[in-house]
Amino acid sequence: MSDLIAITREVSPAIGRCELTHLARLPIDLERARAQHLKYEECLAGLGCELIRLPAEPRLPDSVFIEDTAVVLDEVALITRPGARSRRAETKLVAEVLTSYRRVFHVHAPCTLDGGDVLVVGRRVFVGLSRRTNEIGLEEMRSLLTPFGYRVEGVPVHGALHLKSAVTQVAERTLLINHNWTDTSVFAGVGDALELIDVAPEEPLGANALLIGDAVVYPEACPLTRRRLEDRGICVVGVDVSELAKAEGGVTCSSLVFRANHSS
Ligand code: CIR
Repeated sequence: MSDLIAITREVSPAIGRCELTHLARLPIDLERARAQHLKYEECLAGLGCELIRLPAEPRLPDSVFIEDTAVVLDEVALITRPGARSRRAETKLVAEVLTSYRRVFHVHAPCTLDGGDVLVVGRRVFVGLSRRTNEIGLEEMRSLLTPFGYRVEGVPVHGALHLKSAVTQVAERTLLINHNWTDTSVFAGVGDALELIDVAPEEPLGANALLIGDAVVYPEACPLTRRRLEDRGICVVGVDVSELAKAEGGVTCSSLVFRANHSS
């Protein structure tokens, strides 16, 4: 039996007032967004995750994007300080829930850090330096995680909201990447190189994939990149996340997935 937990949060009725950085505001159909989110949750459950579903928060438009509130590793959970001021109050409930599973640490002002900027691959932790995550956030991650044996590396992000808009893990040693939005050399450490798959040029938003076990949860909007993954033997499970994509959400951002049984 799987010991994976996925924490999700219902779509806020205020989602129409979400933060936007790269997209023009379009109307978001709340019922459609909720129906898609439910299917996404069913997909995670189908891949063996036990779901913890947090209630909608009418005062926090972006709270469905729970990934940005925390980074959960086997040994520890780190509560972030989101770069967008409107999102800072999202962390409170998530921190409360995580105390049942992990020792919880908080980062502090003037640090800013979004979970969407943190990509963990084995013992390597890549932290995107973006409009949401600053150098102090990187340094706080480094000082908290180095004692647990993680190597924390900063990665410049340009043109994308978060590091994980530009690169995500799709297999044990393989990343899916949009090389226009980040620096590929960072991922090729000596003796520690990771294999890179490029998104299809027609699908710049296609680098955001959610690896659960051996399967990759992936947006139906990117069929050309999906074929690239499948050609490498990667098992892909498609989901329609088109409504939340209008709020600049991808497939990683609507859940926090971690192992229930940890080793600390
Ligand atoms: C924001 O701008 O903060 C939200 N509208 C979208 C956040 C998406 N988060 C993520 O990809 N990790």
